[in-house]
Amino acid sequence: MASIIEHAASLHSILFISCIAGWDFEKVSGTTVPDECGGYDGTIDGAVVSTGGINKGAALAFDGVDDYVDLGVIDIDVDGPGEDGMTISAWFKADAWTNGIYHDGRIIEKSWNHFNNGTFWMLSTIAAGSDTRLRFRLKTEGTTDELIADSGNLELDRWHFAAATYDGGTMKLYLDGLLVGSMAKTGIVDKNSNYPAFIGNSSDFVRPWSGLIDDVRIYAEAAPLAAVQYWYAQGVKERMLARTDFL
Ligand SMILES: [Ca+2]
Ligand SMILES: [Ca+2]
Repeated sequence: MASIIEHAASLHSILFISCIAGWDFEKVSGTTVPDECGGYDGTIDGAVVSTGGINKGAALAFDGVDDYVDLGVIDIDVDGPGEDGMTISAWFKADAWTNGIYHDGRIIEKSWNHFNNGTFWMLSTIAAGSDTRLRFRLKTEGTTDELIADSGNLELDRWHFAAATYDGGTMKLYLDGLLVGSMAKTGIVDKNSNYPAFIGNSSDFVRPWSGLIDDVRIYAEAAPLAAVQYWYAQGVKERMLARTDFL
């Protein structure tokens, strides 16, 4: 009986993780990208709607030069131990890495510049030797830490699903439903009402993304592995149901 109750609680946590913001790009109007979760509508500069999204719907295509989406000021409340934490997730399909000199085009970033300590939170890629991997930055109590995935080499021209979580004790990175890196990290997540967040570039516009980005989400909890795997499976299922090229 206990296991059934625990299973139900686990399912509930997967299905009802509270979403702070989410952009699926299905209802772009002019330059406005509606936020499907909250009030953080984005404004597109340069990026164009593509019909090649993960669900065979819309994604945004970034030119690797100067495109971005301005999300306005977003802060994530993680006030320390006992809080539920945070998650950032996104689907992406890069068509080049070299637009960022360290293969470090941004998926989403809140910062005042592209450097480590200028960053509040960020999900990007990064060169790791001759490979390219996921990277997650997070600032708590004045100190930004950087987690680079220690496995999970990224491929160009295929969809990947990334999730970055923080639970007040650990930063984690997941690629396509698998844990690919983790590190100890504590503290209250820094906030700042002066700096907006961006999809597809750094705040100083020097780390442009090249390729597609879809279904970017910010959650007010650290997603457990089961939730990350559920989201990955959902994306894969939607793409398979479209009955054309899978990835
Ligand atoms: Ca979409
Ligand atoms: Ca452009």
